[in-house]
Amino acid sequence: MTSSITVAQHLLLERVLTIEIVRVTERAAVSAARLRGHGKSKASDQAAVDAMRRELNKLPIDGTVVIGEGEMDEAPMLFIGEKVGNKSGPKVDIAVDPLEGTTLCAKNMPGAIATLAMADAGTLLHAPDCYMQKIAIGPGYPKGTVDLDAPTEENILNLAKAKGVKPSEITAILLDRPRHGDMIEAIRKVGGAVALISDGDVAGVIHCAEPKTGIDIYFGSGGAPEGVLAAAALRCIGGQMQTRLVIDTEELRERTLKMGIKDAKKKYEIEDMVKGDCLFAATGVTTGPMLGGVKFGKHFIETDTVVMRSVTGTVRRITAEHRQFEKFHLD
Ligand code: VTB
Repeated sequence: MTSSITVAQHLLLERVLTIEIVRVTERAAVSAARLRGHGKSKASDQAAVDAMRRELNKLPIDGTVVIGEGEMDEAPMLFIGEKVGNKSGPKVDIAVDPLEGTTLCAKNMPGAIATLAMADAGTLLHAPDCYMQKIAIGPGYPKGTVDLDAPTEENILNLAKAKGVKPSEITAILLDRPRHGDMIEAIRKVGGAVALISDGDVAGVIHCAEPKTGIDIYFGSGGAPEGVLAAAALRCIGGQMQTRLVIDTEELRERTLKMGIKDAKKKYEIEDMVKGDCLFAATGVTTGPMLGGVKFGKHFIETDTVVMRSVTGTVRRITAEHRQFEKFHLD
């Protein structure tokens, strides 16, 4: 997070921001959760975007949204390139997904979250809103245990070997999409188990690094913005991830070029997507395996957040009771 401030000031600010970004995802989650289960995915997304933007603009940062709600002409707020923050602090890149799992929220299904990542300016991959092939595993395995370009069967067998278990004890998580049919078949062919999710692959990737989930590996293609957010989380808590953008139209090719990506077929490692230290936060909107959802009580609103800091690898889980939410959320 470079600017004219000293290194010591920079570190202090970064520590302060670790806690401050919790407010941002909390507010977005509460705003989205008010519309939970009402079948209004667009409206809940917009509510989360508005809240996140309002809170980001209070932070002592000179921020640029590099992963956002879309490109300037089509997304009115938190678009790629939008400046956020009160400009009094460091220059930072921000990746946001104010409501990851809009359908999950609309249907009140498990796993909708509000999430963001922050890092020094110029260090987060500026990915267009396209698909991204992804593979991820948790920490503690030798580098190269799995590879995006290796056959699925081989990845399962190598992971089982590295974990010291039978392939039947490996569980892979994938988005439940027809495009993953062959992969699912290949995983099962060598004895692996499959866990399918309907949406929400930021959490899907993070599950690989959370032993309690029982998930060992993430396979398949999902959103590129979600890929960068998940890479930020793994940069904090460890694990391996490889990705590749799916650039399959001329129009997308041009957009990617404009964003500074020359090699459309590049295979990214975590360090290519998140080039330096970062912060990551997510607050539950609906209850899922990673986070509890927002609870609207009689006297307070409760939120459940996880916040990670790569400098130290610290993971904080913050349960907050908001007593005067309405009063304080106004600018
Ligand atoms: C994933 C998932 C999202 O989109 O990235 C997915 O994390 C990928 O796109 O929650 P498709 O739905 O087209 O497969 C979401 O499901 C929705 O944005």
